Amino acid sequence: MEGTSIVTIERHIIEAERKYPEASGAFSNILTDMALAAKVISRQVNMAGLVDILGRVGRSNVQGEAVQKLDVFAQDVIYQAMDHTGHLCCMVSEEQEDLMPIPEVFPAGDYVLLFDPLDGSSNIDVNVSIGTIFSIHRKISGETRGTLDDCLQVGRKQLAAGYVVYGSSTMLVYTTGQGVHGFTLDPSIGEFLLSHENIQIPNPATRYYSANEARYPHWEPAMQRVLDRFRAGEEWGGAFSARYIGSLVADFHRTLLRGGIFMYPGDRSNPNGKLRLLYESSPLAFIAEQAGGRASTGTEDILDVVPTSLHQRTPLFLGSTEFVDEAERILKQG
Ligand code: AHM
Ligand code: MG
Repeated sequence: MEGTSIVTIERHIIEAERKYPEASGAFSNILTDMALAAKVISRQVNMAGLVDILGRVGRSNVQGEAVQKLDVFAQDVIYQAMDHTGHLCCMVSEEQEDLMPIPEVFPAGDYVLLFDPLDGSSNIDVNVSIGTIFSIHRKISGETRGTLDDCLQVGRKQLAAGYVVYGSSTMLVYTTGQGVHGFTLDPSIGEFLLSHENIQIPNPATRYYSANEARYPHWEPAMQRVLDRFRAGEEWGGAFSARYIGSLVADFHRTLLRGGIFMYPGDRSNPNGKLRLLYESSPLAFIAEQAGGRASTGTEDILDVVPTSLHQRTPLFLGSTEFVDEAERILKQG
């Protein structure tokens, strides 16, 4: 393809892997399979207004939230794209309480996949951007089919992380620790094409904050001061603007490309906030760091948090380094 500017995601992944002659190809295959699953989910998301798929399935997920049909569909698509390839030892999904084993009829591999199949599900019915988030770790236990220990690894040990945003176009953004790269789905040929190479969060940072401000009265005073500080924005040359979609992937995608800070803090009744460490906060933290930003719980780096359970929640401050640092400074003062 020399002489053309078209780089498919498959080509990008293969060329990146070529730098590591010892690589088995397994890792590339997982990313390529994830891209395939994303295309299938994207097609279904785009059909959501046309087919009778909206509405609730009638059961709750492990967080006690109503599960919608597209969540289940997305989870099944990802699981079935990955269960038979021999590359994974197990998977973890937001929609499943326990880890998802690889069926005995298929071989198991050396990697763990953790994912949120369809984040922002409350936005499905209203045609607002939603997304998929994923994270890949290497198996550390000696067990063929993977154990809880394989899933509960610190974020710093991630080998790859990414997300797909189903928005005005569908984009897949990923990192393997060599920068952050974004691909836009061309639906006419069914391929993700490189559209955003080596993404860097804008520096100096743009004055945007993204938070559910309706929670302000429930926040601790220190958190209220964080928001007040950004509202005033004195140190940065003027007041910030607010942008909040209520879909983490979409809010993060904007923060990555435009700059600013996304915040989902704890409050008095939910000290750890709402977002899940393993398949929401951690993968986006890895991407943010690779793009020159960072992520914090408010007191420590997200990538240093040692998980203790699959669905554990964590406060999240994510985006431009100087804003995350400032939020952390105020929160640490208490
Ligand atoms: P979900 O997993 O049920 O979709 O919830 C996660 C979503 C995130 O996408 C978003 O950042 C957050 O919930 C919004 O929460 P709130 O409605 O409290 O602002
Ligand atoms: Mg979610």
